[in-house]
Amino acid sequence: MKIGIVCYPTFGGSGVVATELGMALASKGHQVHFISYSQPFRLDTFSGNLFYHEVPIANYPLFEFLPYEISLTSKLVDVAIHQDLDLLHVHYAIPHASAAFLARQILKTKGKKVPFVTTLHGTDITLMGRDPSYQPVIEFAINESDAVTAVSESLKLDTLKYFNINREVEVVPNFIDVTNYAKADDLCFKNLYAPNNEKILIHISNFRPVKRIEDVVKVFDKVRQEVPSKLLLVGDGPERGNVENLARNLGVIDDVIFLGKTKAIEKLLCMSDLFLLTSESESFGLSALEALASHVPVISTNTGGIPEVNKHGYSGFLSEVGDIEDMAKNALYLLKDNLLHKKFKEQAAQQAALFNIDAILPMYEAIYERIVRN
Ligand code: GMT
Repeated sequence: MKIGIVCYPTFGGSGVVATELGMALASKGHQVHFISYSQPFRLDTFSGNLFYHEVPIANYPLFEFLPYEISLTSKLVDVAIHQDLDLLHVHYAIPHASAAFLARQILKTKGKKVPFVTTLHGTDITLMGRDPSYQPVIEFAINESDAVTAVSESLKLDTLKYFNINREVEVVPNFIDVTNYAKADDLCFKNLYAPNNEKILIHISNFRPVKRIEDVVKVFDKVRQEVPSKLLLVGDGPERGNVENLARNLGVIDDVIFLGKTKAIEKLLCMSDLFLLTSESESFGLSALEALASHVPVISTNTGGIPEVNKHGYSGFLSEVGDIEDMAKNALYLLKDNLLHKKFKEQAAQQAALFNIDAILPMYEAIYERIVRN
């Protein structure tokens, strides 16, 4: 099939999922065309089946705000015609679903049928999509999509709760390719950050307020008082300054390493002992799944879709949002007992295997076949 994939190119789960999906589809023989305003950061491979089309946005002094959605729609129409696309798969509803809807209508007037799948990722529903400045358009675009998927049961329920939805929403969980992640006994370059064999705790995110990264630092502070440890903070975003200040105020800054928006996620997870995810809300928690696949147990909150990924007492532990004491207690429970930690590392990898790409990719292919046929 010839598939157009629309996504955000930036550091973030929805762009990662869209890119990994596109690359996997291409390696199965589909022709995949990424359409975005810049090259997706994980799109760092090439193949005869992978193409990237940048959305040009024409500026004019009259425009205080650039009409990106119109430029995107025009590009979708252009790519669909010239590449003879069979379908579009848009990741993150805002503004991709409404752009795809308009493109589908325009293409119909030109005698070309191009159905579209909308995949809901999280904040497009739970945070931004509910805002009155987006809500009616998002609701309409979801209802008009040819297929709608949500990345967790929790996100599906939120979608049905916050919007007036008159169609089916299918759950297709996020996925990873387990072969890309480290083996249990692989130490990677651990002594780079932990020269005295300290434990390594890691957090990866886009540093938005919803991640509550200050809680990560507070949990780390408590852990470090009992077990020599280091904290790797991967990613960047609006909370970076606050997090740095807190680490200074708590006197832990020398043991906190800010790594920025690195692509070397697997290598960093490989040297880590625990992953911390303290989010206020999280539809899935792709970074937690990446940690599990690297044999890294997850200490997380129990919000949204996280319990569907991280199993309490098996792949890690779940706590109420903001319960620093409980998260620190759970982290120390694992870090102080080598045998137990080893068991959780194995169980983490077994849990991640449930989300291996082999199981998930056919779900998307079945949806594509159905909407193209109908
Ligand atoms: O985090 C965001 O603001 C947006 C989005 C993204 O593009 O990373 O994250 C969401 O999609 C991911 C991939 O499906 C999920 O793993 C994240 O849980 C979800 N973020 C939230 O729900 C906060």
